[in-house]
Amino acid sequence: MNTFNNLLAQLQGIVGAEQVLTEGDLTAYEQDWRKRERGKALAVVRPASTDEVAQVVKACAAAQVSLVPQGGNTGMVVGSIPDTTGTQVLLSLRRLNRVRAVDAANLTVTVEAGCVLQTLQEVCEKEGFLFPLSLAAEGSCTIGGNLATNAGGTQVVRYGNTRELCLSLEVVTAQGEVWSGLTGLRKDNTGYDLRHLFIGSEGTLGVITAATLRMYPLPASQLTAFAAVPSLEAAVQLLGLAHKYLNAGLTGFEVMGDFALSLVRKHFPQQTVPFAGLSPYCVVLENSDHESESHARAQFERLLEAALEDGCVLDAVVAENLAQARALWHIRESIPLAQAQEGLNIKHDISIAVSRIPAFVQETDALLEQHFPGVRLVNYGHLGDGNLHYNVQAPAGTDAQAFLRDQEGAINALVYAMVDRYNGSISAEHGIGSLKREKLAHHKSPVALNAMRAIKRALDPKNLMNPGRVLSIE
Ligand code: FAD
Ligand code: 2HG
Ligand code: ZN
Repeated sequence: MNTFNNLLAQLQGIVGAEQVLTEGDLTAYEQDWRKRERGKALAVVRPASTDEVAQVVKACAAAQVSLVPQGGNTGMVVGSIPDTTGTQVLLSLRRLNRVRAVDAANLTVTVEAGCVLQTLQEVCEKEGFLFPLSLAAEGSCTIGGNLATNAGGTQVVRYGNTRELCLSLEVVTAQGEVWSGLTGLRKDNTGYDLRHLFIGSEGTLGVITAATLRMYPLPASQLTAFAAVPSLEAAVQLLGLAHKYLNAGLTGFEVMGDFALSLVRKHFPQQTVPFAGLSPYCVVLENSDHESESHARAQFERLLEAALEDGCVLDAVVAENLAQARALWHIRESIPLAQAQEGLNIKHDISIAVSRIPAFVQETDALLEQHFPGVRLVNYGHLGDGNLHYNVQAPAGTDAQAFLRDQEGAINALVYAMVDRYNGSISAEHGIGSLKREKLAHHKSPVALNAMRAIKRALDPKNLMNPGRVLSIE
């Protein structure tokens, strides 16, 4: 008790008493976005500078108290909340949120970890640039969280994951030292690239405090189309045509199963979803053009004509203006929220070679329907990247909580066995957290797991950085 009281006093000295929260409603920090778990923090600590982060980490290390870094707390795999012991410090990075510099000639922006993604997009746009990371949680997720999970989103087909957007990092190590690696260099072969260790490490190796990220010239036009396709095979065929006709202009390619869209229609009836019930799948695709809107439209028309002729599109609409484009994207982005409103659900964020996705879905759908009669399959995601959100909702009218308690293990086992058979990944973009930790141990090679454990032990020998997430090292 004394150790904890001493530590709390030290933390108050570092960040100010009002930034060490121990009382009141801490739900926003202690409960995960999906409302699957709730933890209890010793304290929520809110530093405002890298130096304060370093001092907090040092004080916690000296007291042998573990830390859970948190940004926007929108993670999907229970990685950003404390455990239930009441002995962990929840390190909220949200006050560390400045955009430090925009370097137009270098096409980079240097930003602190707690900056909200949408704020960064807006700052870059004001300067005439595009920061292309885009996902439905962008109004609340932070750059630090995006980096720590190597987030994907809806523009990966053209710009890559967060990892590809990051040139350099500033990190507070588990010992409380500051590694200032913010060079902004595109070429730097001076030994191991530490940046890549911290990206995707989910707070288990150190605290990301700032990053230098790539920006791109703003396209002259971004056009969005929404197409009904007769099958998943047809969606893959359309993707091939989109690559051919749009080339680097293809900046988004998302698929949505009709049941996923029906949840949007049900829970957000104010949205107009085109082609309701017309086809088993719809696709939303985006063409970014650096010439002009008319050029983009002509390209899109050629693509859609070819696709209609080939029979891989049944019908399509192309947004006439920005408002229509936003409305079409909004349908896609509303699916996770519609699913949450429908009730607790099982998520499978999987990736499989694009060419094999139709066969995977056909086989796995059939097995799930056979073994779990009445399950509702909510299938959608980033088809352009081979990444599906192959989610499962309890049968209609049943108690979702009881269904998850009784069937989640068996459903996961079935789906992940199929993912293995198809040589896929059990986490394409959301990470491992604590939700998938045991599964990782079964689906990753022992050689890779041992190497990961060795890295964890080397960088965080006291196991104080987000322990129990990603890996168990005992
Ligand atoms: P948190 O949830 O706060 O943290 C996530 C992990 O990162 C935790 O392990 C935490 O400890 C660690 N962490 C956070 N900040 C730091 C830091 N500064 N240093 C070290 N570790 C840190 N993900 C995708 O990839 N693609 C999507 O399309 C997508 N869409 C989403 C849509 C919705 C509606 C929601 C709710 C989530 C979505 N996500 C998506 C999941 C989520 O990973 C992203 O929202 C985001 O990357 C998490 O950022 P955050 O700031 O909320 O991180
Ligand atoms: C998305 O692409 C997110 O919308 C969330 O990654 C996926 O809720 C999900 O399963
Ligand atoms: Zn996603």
